[in-house]
Amino acid sequence: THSYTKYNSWDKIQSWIASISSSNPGLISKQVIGSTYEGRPMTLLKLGKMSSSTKPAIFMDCGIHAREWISPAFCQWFVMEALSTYGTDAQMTSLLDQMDVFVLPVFNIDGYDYTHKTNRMWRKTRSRNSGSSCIGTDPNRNWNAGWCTVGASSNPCSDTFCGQTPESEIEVKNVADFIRRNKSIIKSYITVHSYSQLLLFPYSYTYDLAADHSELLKVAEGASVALNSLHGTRYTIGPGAATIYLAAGGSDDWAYDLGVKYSYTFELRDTGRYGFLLPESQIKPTCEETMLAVKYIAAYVQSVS
Ligand code: 0X9
Ligand code: ZN
Ligand code: ZN
Repeated sequence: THSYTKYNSWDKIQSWIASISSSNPGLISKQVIGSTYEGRPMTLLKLGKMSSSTKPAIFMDCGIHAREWISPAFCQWFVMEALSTYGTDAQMTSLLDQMDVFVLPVFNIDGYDYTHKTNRMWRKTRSRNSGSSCIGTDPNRNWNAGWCTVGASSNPCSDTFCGQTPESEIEVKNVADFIRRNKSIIKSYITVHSYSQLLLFPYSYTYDLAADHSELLKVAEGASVALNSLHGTRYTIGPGAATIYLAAGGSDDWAYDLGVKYSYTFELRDTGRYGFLLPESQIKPTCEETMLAVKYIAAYVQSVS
């Protein structure tokens, strides 16, 4: 059975997606944006009060990397919290009245399923590579943003393999197509990873500062202060290249260069004690504090949209 304080299998998340979207028809809807390499449906949830006018939107994905289990746990938490606080929490009510939030609970479903069944430390997709027996592409090196120039590998056996071409991974293509189709309404892109307790923004493919650097930094600062206020968890903020490493082909840089200004990558808990194997006892505090940061970013985006 599904639990917000456990790491749910894909099968459980899939039934959760079906039941949560049918139980709150006025506030949540679902759409399939394509299938994964192994044929699983990529179901995108849309949170927001039904409206006759077009609303600006935020797009958030979790689980680009298979082994980062706290990330899909956060997307599930976010959906639950949004639905259960709409109508009582003034900020959430205003947000969902005025904006839509698209949530992709698990981006790399094939990989996530593989980490539950076969190899807990798998990172990449599960696509076959021609001319190699090694499996998978790093879905966060496969976007068309300085693709494969730095911090990525052209070796299919590497954990940071950039793929045969940009968007060679069907999962990346499906999400990129959705964001391109909806780019006039998508004001913010948020992607959730783990671990290291970082809040990153463009660029990661170059040390050049983004045109909106000071605004992105200011919003990240506010978000990290809000996050810290709950349990004292310390986050480092900054552009990806200078804060962790140069790495091209990431979704955050791609979204930003497409014109989605408020583009952020979260690296959730912890700083390495447990790493990807974050105990389930930390799901609740991690999700609670991350909610504050995401809500801070959302409130800012709402205020300028
Ligand atoms: O390397 C990554 O893809 C992310 N770190 S992780 O440990 N979760 O793999 C950081 C992504 C930062 N953004 C870009 N490199 N574009
Ligand atoms: Zn990651
Ligand atoms: Zn708490």
